[in-house]
Amino acid sequence: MCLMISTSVGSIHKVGDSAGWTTIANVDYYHWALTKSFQLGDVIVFEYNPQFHNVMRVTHAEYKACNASSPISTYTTGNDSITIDTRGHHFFICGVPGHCQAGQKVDINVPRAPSVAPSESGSASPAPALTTEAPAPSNGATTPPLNMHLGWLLLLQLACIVFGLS
Ligand SMILES: [Cu+2]
Repeated sequence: MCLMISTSVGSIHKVGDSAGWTTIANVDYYHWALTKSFQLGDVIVFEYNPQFHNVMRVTHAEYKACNASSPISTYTTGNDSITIDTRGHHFFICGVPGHCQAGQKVDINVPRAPSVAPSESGSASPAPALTTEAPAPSNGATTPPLNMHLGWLLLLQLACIVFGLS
């Protein structure tokens, strides 16, 4: 649920902007990434000709070494949208021999601590909202009414939205 909400809130970044994901435009993807500020829930779009390129998510070591032998995941549609739902670095390379070495590699970094939070930074984590649902007063009494559940749901959604925006 959180994912759905934050996806609708997050922004979309097309890798390489108008050039897309390629080797011929000499895009400096490292600097491209530096000009962006990635947030949780953002969508990274790789647009390329699937006959010539692909996208592989790899580890930092593989990214540095341009090692495409054991990617975490591989994308081959030519128009791949990847939602960034964890903080930290996300490394992507093109798995076609020579392309990563030619610079077709990008590091999407979502800062661990939100540097510019527009809202109050009381952002522990969205998880506690879930746990509050567990200790429902169940001392043999009746189950809480439906609209109470809805209230929690609304609160959780709100938390998600606030978190997604920060
Ligand atoms: Cu390529």
